[in-house]
Amino acid sequence: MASVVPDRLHGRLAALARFGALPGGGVTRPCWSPPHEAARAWLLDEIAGAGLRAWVDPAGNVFGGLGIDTFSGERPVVLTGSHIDTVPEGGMLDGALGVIAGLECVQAIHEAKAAPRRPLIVAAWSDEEGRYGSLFGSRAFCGNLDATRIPDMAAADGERLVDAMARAGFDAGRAPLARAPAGAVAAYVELHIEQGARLEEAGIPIGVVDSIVGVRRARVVFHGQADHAGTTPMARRRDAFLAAAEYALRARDLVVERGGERAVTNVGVAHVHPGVSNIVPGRAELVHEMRCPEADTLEALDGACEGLAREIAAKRGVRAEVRRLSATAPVACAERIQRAVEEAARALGLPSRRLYSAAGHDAQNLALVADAGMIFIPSQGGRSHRVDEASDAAAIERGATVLLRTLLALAA
Ligand code: HGY
Ligand code: MN
Ligand code: MN
Repeated sequence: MASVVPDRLHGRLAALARFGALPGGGVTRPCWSPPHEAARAWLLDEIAGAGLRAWVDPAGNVFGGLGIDTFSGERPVVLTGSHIDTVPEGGMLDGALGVIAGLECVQAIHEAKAAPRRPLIVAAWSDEEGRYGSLFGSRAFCGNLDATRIPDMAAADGERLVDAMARAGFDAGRAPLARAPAGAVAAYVELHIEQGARLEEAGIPIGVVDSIVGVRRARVVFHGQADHAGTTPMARRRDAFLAAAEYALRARDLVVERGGERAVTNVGVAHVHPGVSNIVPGRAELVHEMRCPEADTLEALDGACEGLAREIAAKRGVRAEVRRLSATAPVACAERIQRAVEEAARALGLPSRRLYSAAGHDAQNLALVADAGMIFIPSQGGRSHRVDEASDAAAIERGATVLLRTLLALAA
């Protein structure tokens, strides 16, 4: 019977964490960056060393296939995986767990000569964290990447996707060629840390994801008037930063009051221009995101926040500009996959619980083209997107073992 090799699993997680490792712990490994490209080369070596076929598609997605090295509608595959890119000052498990555990499972199946009926492939999707555009690699693979947006996709610091990909040896314009043929994926299941505290607080070792939140991101820019910070009377100022500050506070209250308890919002990026202390800010720019498992609530909140920006701008004598950056719809995970995960957990004597994912994932793109689902393991203290993100070694092994059983059942 195929089984996970714990030392190899933990060894690869530790090895991957060295790419972009920070002195005080944690990892910064943005997609297409030198540490990310070194990690890609390492992963391709590990896949080949595991006796699998290794390849990269035009969107930079990495694949490891058991007895297969391409996608076709004639041979639908069972696909697992996640991402090896990280947020700045992130942890060593977000994404990495699903790639390394997926590799471990496919390799264990190969070594056990279990030869399942359906081929198995493990994936590492490009730029899941969306430094240049959310869920980039899995969007390209699933055919919902808007190719017309590629030339103007850029990071918050202004670096263009086209330039970052070129530096890593990729032609961004070819990314849409990564689209998989219809019917190429029979089932997709991704192992991921919960990145929240629900499983740990409930003492449940395995989470069965039933739905994944929708995420909207917009660039909200307030155009005021740069002026001398000393000589301009307060009543005459058209201060773009104060408009942005009022927007950030009131948008948060609006989402909390009108979105219900499962809607959340965040402003994680703020720029003030010209950005020196003796000039009244002429321009202030925010990246504002909202999330909710209900599509209509998300739509309503999006519209309400745009109206709020205009109301504040009019009141303060500045101009507001709201430009959508990305919108990922909430999805339901396939009942078939949820059941397969529950059955695998039950066979291992592990309690499981269904829950929605409050984080976005590549699985919500795969859900558009295949039966897709996710397995969660508890995050210590619910910590994630921070350097002290962690899960117990035993929890990691349990997650990988449930993934292995699930893949075998789906590929049978
Ligand atoms: O932001 C998210 O939800 C995910 O971690 N990319
Ligand atoms: Mn992730
Ligand atoms: Mn993440």
